[in-house]
Amino acid sequence: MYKEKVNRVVLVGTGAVGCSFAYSMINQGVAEELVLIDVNEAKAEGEAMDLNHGVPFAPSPIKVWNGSYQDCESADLIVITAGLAQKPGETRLDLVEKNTKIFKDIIKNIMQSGFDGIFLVATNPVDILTYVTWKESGLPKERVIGSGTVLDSARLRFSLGKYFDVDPRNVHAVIIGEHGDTELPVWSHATIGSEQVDTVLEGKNDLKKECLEDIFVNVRDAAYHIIQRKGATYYGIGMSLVRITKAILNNENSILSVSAYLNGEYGQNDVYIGVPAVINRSGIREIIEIKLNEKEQEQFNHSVDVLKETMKPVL
Ligand code: 6V0
Repeated sequence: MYKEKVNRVVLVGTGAVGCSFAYSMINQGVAEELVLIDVNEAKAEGEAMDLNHGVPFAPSPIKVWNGSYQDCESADLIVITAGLAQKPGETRLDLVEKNTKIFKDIIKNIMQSGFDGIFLVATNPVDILTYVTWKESGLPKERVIGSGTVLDSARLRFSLGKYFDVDPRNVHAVIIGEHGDTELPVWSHATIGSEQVDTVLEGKNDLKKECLEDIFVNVRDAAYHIIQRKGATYYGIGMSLVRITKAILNNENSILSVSAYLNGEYGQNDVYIGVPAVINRSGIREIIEIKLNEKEQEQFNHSVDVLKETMKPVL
């Protein structure tokens, strides 16, 4: 009998980030099936009920239900947003031990189902938990992806768009490194339209180069500022996860700064960290190696060192 092939996405963790992802995914008509899993089963059930009531207004039909790990077997993509979030004053790296423990359990349950698709991880510290997911799952490194610095790069593009008064979609600027305190902007390759940021600044007396550093610091610390005000951040990351999901399921070959496994790229090995990569139906097709200047390479190396040091106790 003809069996239609549908895209199934499983979401593990129906908290603020997970539900922002689910809501945004349904509104963008990205997949045909969405399974919700959470240790708090009632929460997953309630979210499925609520989301289903919006399906008549979605651009395309989608089945949403609260499921179990058995539903992972035929999943194309599993998005993990489960775990603890930062409290005010806590860094992402402070979460490492608690969330690694939660992850080992989740990945074991998923792999027992026979899952053979792609993982997309958002839980913090995301670079380390993506590494844990890769190790524990035994899947090829190309099929284990972290949200990396996709959100940070979006924040930078938004802020530069505001500063230069242009559509952020015409701002091409990327943040690489740890999704956290040691990340860095690659100013040497930042463009507005197709003009280098430095060149744009030269022609405008009222815009100052020093402001770029302030813009970056605000972007880097954005999560702290938001958490201080509203307790958590979730819409931006939810939409970032949908962007990556679309690149995967639609085989887009889009370049996004995800957390990817480095095997010699940027002179580094055995670490998951935010770098631009081509994303398609097979996961990470390839890592793009931007030619960094000396200062950028030094900062990137430092970011790798911090991640590796933090990972030591949990691996
Ligand atoms: P939340 O609202 O507390 O939701 C977490 C959910 O995980 C809850 O519903 C829990 O019940 C569930 N959960 C906990 N343990 C398990 C388990 N063993 N199995 C299944 N479900 C479980 O947190 P929120 O959604 O705000 O944040 C989730 C994670 O995303 C945190 O680690 C954040 O730090 C992280 N973020 C990552 C970002 C990124 O850019 N990568 C951005 C923002 C937040």
